[in-house]
Amino acid sequence: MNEDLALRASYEEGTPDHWMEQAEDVLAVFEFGRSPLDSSDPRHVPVALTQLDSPKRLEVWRSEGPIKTGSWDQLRFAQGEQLTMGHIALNLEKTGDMRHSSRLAYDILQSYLQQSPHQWPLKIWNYIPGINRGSGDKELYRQFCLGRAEAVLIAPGDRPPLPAATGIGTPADEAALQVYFLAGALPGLDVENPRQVSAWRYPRQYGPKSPLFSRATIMRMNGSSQFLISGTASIVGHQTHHEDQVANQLSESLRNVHSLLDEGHRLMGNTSAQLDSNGILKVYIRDPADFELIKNTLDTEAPAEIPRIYLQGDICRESLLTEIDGIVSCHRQGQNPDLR
Ligand code: 3EB
Repeated sequence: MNEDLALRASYEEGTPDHWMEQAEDVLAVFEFGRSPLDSSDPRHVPVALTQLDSPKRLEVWRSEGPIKTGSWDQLRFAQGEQLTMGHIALNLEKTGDMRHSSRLAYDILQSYLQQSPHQWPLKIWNYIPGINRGSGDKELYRQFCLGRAEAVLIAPGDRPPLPAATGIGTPADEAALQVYFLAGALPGLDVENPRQVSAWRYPRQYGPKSPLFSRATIMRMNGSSQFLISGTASIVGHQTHHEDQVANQLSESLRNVHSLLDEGHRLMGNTSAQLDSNGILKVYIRDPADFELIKNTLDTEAPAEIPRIYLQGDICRESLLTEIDGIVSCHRQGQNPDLR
């Protein structure tokens, strides 16, 4: 892997303790299939999504150290030279309903970031128990969006930089709402997808408050640039495409990812991002029975070099069966060194 990258993300075998003991540059170790309430160290982030492929792996984030760890209210963090990872797990039985818990998680996140040297969230992952439970505006995902919007107050007409995000459902019996993030000293460059309506402009039919995220951010640091891709599904405009067709949904999601990468290239001019061995992809699948079909489709349509993991997770709209997110690195082209 390219050692110049600000964030080195990879899938690795072994135990979380092994990875945390082994190196001074470990910012986070994500362990799948475990409640976020089981965290043993600020760098250890259990995620309640079952891995569908094998062997069992961890997602390891490394960044320039030394890494300082600590906690702030109910948030735990690991802070390196350039980047901070932070995570919050709120026990829904203790904090109350989803709207309240989401608002609390984002209040804590924002008060932490305000006093951090790495004030800008670049990407936020939201893992929401029973995301599709409840109907109409009572659906837990919509309640989650409501709480987030109450915490992240944006004045009408204001367009602050928004982090990229993923919002995925964990089992309904999981106790904790989990929010984790990557933050840096400067905001990312927001990228929207020309094929999709921006999420913050979704029409009312999708809920009382729009989701607040950008389709991707590009983090630029010491000459290396990386693309943080939001959870990307089979949505064109604002509508779900290919209802009940999981393979076609994955293909559409990949078209959306490529469209985002093209848009990033257009904005950056001299760099472009590729799905290659310096990146990672996470593939979320609602129904584990779809795993083989999704895997075969991705193997056919995405380069074999990019590491990927398959997780069982519910998607924020009942009509969506799969979603992809990822981190990919950008490469310079052309010969204007000043534009680096
Ligand atoms: C979508 O495009 C799919 O609420 O944070 C993707 C990424 C989705 C992030 C979020 C939701 C979120 O609308 C859902």
